[in-house]
Amino acid sequence: MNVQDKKVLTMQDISCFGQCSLTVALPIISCCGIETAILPSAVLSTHTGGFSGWTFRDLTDDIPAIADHWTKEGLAFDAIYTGYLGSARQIEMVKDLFARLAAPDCVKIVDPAMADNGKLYYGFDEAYAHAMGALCGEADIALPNITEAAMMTDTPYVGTGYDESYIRALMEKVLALGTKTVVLTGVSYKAGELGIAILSKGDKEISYYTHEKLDKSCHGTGDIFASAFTGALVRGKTPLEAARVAGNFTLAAMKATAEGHWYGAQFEKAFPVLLSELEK
Ligand code: PXL
Repeated sequence: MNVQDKKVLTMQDISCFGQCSLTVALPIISCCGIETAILPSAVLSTHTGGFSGWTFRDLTDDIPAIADHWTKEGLAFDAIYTGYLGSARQIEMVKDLFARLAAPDCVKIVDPAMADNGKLYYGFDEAYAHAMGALCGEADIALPNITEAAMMTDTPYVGTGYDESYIRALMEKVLALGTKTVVLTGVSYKAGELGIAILSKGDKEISYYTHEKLDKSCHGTGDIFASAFTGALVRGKTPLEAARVAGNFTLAAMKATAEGHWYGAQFEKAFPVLLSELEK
């Protein structure tokens, strides 16, 4: 099939303001030249990282009817990519979506999108983390950061105090959940360097894509990375190439983000970098 004719479904929330989840995934995957359908898991006035008093409309009850309609229409997707989900019940629903809406050779990508820096996001608990681990087990590719991988596998989170044997053991545990490939973000063994570690079932060695580490962090960069990774993968890149495309794009987005722009990364300014990375 021609790349231009491929279709991605992404399911995550709409944070109406704040540059994350669907307001990031839709433009980025579209910029990769891929048709993108969306399934909103919830609608929030803003994301939950740094704002207060946000509204939250859980769309769990709408999902089965949407899936039924799509099944009647005979829709099927070449990739299904999930991010932040609105409730534990939705995790079960995603398993059903995988079964009903996957085209032959569909790639299922799960970004657990529930925690960072050793902490769960607001509203999530240990049971949710374990349910998310089970969902990663159904994915072809799981895309956790180190905190998420640790929480899904009951591994102690050690901050920056890890070495390659900790990362290797963590990735083996994520593979043991059932996913075929784990793409672990935020791995750094050296000051000034940050990387993405990739391990598939049966691999002897971890593959890495490493780039410079900036002194700042921006909210929503996990979503930017996962969206560009998905777009690049559907464009035919290998997981390691997709990690390079997504890593360099995310870095460029962070560099382009104005001082004081605290709630997200200005990824829109970095689209030329995404396009040139896709051409390499
Ligand atoms: O970027 C992940 C994300 C997505 N959606 C919502 C969030 C967050 C992280 O805080 O709050 C609603």
